[in-house]
Amino acid sequence: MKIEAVTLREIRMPLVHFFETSFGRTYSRRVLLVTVHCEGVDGWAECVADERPFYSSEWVETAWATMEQFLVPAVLGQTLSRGGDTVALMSRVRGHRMAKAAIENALWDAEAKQKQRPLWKLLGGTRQEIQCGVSIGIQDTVEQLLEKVELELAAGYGRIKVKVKPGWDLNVLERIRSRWPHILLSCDANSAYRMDEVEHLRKFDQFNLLMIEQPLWNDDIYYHARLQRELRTAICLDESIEHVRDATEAVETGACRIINIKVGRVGGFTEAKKIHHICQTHNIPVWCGGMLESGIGRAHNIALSSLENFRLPGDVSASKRYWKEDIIEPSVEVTSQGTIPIRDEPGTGYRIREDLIEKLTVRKQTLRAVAHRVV
Ligand code: OSB
Ligand code: MG
Repeated sequence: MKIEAVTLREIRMPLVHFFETSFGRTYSRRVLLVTVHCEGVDGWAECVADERPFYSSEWVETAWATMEQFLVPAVLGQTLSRGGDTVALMSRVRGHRMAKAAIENALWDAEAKQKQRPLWKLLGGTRQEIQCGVSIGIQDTVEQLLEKVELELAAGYGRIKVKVKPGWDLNVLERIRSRWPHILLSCDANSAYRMDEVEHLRKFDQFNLLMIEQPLWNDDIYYHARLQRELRTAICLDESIEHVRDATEAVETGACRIINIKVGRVGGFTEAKKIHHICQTHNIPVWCGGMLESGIGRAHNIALSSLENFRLPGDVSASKRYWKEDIIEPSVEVTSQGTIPIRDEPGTGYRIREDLIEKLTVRKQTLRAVAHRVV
């Protein structure tokens, strides 16, 4: 596949309901889409960088600039046989993993289409359907949160995750547990606690949680290892795991018993697969995290979740929880058993609604390979 051109695009999509974490509230997404044009085949991917550098240091503007000035020029004009071949070409750039992931994953999509194979099989997946959970943000009142939990359980979701922060934690978990003693329940702190709050964090143990996600600093492994020794509840790391060495370090030091894999956070499918494998070797279950993706990123998350060691329900849920109208067809739907059946068709199995995307586009730039000049 010769990469003849790459299109960067920003679309705006309002969320059907705001999403609040310990670092802030989001009402509307600025979604970056990447298309690689390879000899008649187009591969698509989503860059999951947020509107603001709060979840990670990357955000929409740094991702766009880094792709435009460094990552796209590194792959343009190259003839590559596999999506993963982009990794070495982009490796001079440090960090910027979400930007890199978008380029790499777009080429995986092109590879799957070119070979007429389902992306999930190309990635090495084995599951025919995946288990889904929901991530419910901080609400204005606990009553509103309880209503949301009730609706999601009624829809069939098999695991409820709630966002917590100091002042919105034990009280909330207590109310959920007293009403639903047996559901799979977890919480995500997005780094809202510090090591001197161990006594407080120990109180989470009484709620029989599946896990507590990322309680401490976003870049920490050492203190999570110390904290895990103090808690009965399993720690799951999200922000702290940027590559396979982080995962190895976390597993070997006992900093977590579960890992959340987000393909954007770790820089693309190649690194996500490595983390999946190292966790499998150490008997550490993984699950697929979400970044409020549009259907394009969501379809990639579904394909990734088909790998064997994705043993816990992911934050991969139906399109309609986020969008009035999704940019893929069909939209992602979840069965009453809380599962998404994998579509066994070439590529992701979801069609891209280019006409709708065009209408939502606020900025677009196509970078083309220039013919090599023989000197
Ligand atoms: O920490 O998992 C997180 C959304 C944005 C940034 C970080 C996180 C999240 C979620 C939402 O929890 C998951 C989703 O429904 O896409
Ligand atoms: Mg998280």
